[in-house]
Amino acid sequence: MKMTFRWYGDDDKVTLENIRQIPGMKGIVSAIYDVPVGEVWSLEKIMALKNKIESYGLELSVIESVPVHEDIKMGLPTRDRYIENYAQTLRNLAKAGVYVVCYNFMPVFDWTRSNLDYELPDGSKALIYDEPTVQKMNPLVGDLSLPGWDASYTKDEMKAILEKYQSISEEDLWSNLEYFLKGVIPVAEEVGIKMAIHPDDPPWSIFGLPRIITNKENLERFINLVDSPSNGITLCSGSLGVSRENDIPELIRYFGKKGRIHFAHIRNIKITGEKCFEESSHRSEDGSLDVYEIVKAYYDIGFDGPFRPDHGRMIWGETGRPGYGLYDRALGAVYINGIYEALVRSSK
Ligand SMILES: [Mn+2]
Repeated sequence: MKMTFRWYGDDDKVTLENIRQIPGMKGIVSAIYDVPVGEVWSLEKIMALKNKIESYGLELSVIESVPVHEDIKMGLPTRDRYIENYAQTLRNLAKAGVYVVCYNFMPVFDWTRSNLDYELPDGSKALIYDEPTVQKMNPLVGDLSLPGWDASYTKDEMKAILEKYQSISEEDLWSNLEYFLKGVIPVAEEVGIKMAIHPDDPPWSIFGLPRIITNKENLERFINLVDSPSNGITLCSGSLGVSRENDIPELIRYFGKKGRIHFAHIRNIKITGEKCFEESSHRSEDGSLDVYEIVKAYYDIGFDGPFRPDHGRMIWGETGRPGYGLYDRALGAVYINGIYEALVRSSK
């Protein structure tokens, strides 16, 4: 298993200098942030990112994400141009030696929470999701604002795009996903890139938007849309794990043995009610997931791909990008290292 850490580029308060001091850290998960969604990432920009990361003794292990244009998700006639661009970006990434690409196929929102700085009893701040509150934040009918909205949309634009999606069913989204995969997976396979879809977060529909990457049955359907080793999954324990139907260690063993897990996000969550959860610290006892069993499942299947601690709480007075501070994610990394070392040493 290769330990990596997400870094948001030069604007990130967490620096590469910080990250390389975390014990066991090998690689960076990042992206090009100044190219509009749907346009090609030039080889020059990718090389500049890679060279910068390597100058800190780290490697650019994973791109998270190359975003998928909404026209592709909606199946609009303009999608072909964006799919071609996407394929060209993959070619450029491979030329630069980057071989794992994470993406998601969630309409409009990458992720949804009701509060980004909820204070836990110990004074730390966490992202939480409360279904009744989120219902009231529906831009079509609700009166509350949703935190973390994509700043590229105004409220009216958001309303317009949500309205357009009301006529797109889950089956439509499946067929738009299949069309996208048939365009990009052959290119990924040719240049040696492993595509890794991130599950929907949370794994259920919000605001009437279709959501399909949510559970074992749908992940199975997904990998069979295009049966290629390049068509794989980012197994995010926190996203899938808020739904009790998802047994994360079992999913890791099942899809890992098929060689379809290309990237792992490891974090804990605490289920606090029906469709309600808090993002807890990584430790098993602090949440609803058994992180020991999750790491053990990766160990048992001999997973040798990249993984990263996922979101962290804000602790010790740190402020910044919700979920992506330095300290709690670093604690998560070291905790996972500890479990891993114990697994390796005790098996000898
Ligand atoms: Mn994740």
